[in-house]
Amino acid sequence: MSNASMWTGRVCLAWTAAVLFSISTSSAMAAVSFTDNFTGSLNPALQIPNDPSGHPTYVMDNGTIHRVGNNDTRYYVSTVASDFNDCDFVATLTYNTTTSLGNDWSRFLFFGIGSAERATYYTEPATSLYFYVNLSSSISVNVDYRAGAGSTVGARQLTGFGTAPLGTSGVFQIEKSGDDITFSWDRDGDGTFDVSQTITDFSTKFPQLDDTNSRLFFGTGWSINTFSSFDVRVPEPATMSLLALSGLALVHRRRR
Ligand SMILES: [Ca+2]
Ligand SMILES: [Ca+2]
Repeated sequence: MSNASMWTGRVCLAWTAAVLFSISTSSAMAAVSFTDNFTGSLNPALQIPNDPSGHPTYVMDNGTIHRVGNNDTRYYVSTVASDFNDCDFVATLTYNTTTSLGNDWSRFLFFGIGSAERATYYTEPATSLYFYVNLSSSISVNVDYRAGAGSTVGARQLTGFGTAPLGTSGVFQIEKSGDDITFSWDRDGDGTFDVSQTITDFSTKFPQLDDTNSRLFFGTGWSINTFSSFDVRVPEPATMSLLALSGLALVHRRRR
């Protein structure tokens, strides 16, 4: 290796280090990969809202997380990062249902991308695109979109997911790839998704979702339905830039 190419290599290394440093320092609130199995303390990528008296609305219990209390309104556990509209991701949520329904609040689960705030309409998810899971006589699933906090009924986007018996556990997945977003359901929790549906042109169809309100969230009204794991995968920006820079360095070297 000549002195010139060694020098070039050192410059590339210094540049790579500078880029990586700037990524790691500027992404404190940006979307990151994490898994929470709800044992120990809550993953710092997630947050639990408090009720009006200042008490947490969810509690972890024996490897699950569930709503506190049995006679209250819906709240949503959400990511701290709010820019999931801007990146690719795969988010999976494992849930457990019961056959003993409580009051009306227990009949629904929600999982989606959006503000994680509560709309004026029965505290359903505000400003978001989400699985709307009805647990009244069986588990039935649709995907709705609510454009704002004051919108009364979320506009139905996807139907035809089918049903599963109450009392079973399963997995919901939301995958965003470019401008496509795919909703999948593993109805029987056997590790294979039974149905998947894709919405194209995500950014055009859901203009209210931006990088200040695009959290991943899930929630329900009563404590009898629980969630046992939440996994979020996003491409690693540092790895991607390192690969890109290695490619550049290689091209640079070949030209000499
Ligand atoms: Ca768990
Ligand atoms: Ca399955």
